[in-house]
Amino acid sequence: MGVLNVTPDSFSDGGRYLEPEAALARARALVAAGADIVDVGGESTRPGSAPVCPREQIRRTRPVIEAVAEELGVPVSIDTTSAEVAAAALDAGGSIINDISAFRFDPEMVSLIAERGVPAVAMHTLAEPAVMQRAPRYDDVVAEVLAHLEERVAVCVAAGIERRQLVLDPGIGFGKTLAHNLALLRATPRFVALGHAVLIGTSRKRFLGALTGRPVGAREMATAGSVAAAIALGAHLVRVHDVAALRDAIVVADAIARGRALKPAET
Ligand code: HH2
Repeated sequence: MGVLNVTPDSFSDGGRYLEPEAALARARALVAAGADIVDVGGESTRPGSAPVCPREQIRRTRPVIEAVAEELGVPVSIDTTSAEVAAAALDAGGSIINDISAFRFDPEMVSLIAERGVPAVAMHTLAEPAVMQRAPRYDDVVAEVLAHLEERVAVCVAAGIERRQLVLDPGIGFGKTLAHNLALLRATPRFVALGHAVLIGTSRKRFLGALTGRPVGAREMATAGSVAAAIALGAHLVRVHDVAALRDAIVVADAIARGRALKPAET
């Protein structure tokens, strides 16, 4: 999954793809480099960020989704916690909902997913981005995040959503310390054991800077290490900004983990 932030303030690429032409060019580059899904977002969720109203998110994302879906023919996911934004994205040609609140911030989100029957990513976050990094605490982070996602699956199933529609994500960096992030990544097999596809988003995140001392613009290799580890531990999808740089690491890790190459193997 390649990240396309149509925002002025995302933590690593804010302001770069605000113009629809720049966003479309970025989407083309992501797909040419091997992205299977383009994840379009019109609101930053970095720690401390302020919410963006649905109208503005739609204004930013709709033309981009329309163009990407029409021209590139890859599935487009919409990264939003707003059902109104998600509905507009689906109407514009999007086909997956990616919600960092696991459908909690907007009560309409669960019914939208049920009605439209689309795949949807349920990600764990401790709280809203504005406050989530204020001293996050858990007694047992892995058990608590697992229980939270299981509970969200149960809510979805009760609302008529099929289990196979749901992708689970432990939410790396969303209300988590370095130790929490590492524990969750190490526990990837326990998330996989829930029986859903598992998505992991580590790309360029702060915990990689804490481990390597690198600034946000120099975390490619740190990201490669984390996505390779996540795939080796069973993750099915990884969400990354720099598909061109990371594709080979992803392809190799995937071939080792699953015992097969994506294309017929050359011997
Ligand atoms: N991380 C970010 C945004 N959306 N969605 C899922 N499912 N998993 C993630 O880990 C995840 C996500 C944060 O990264 P980014 O989009 O680059 O930053 P920002 O929120 O500042 O736009």
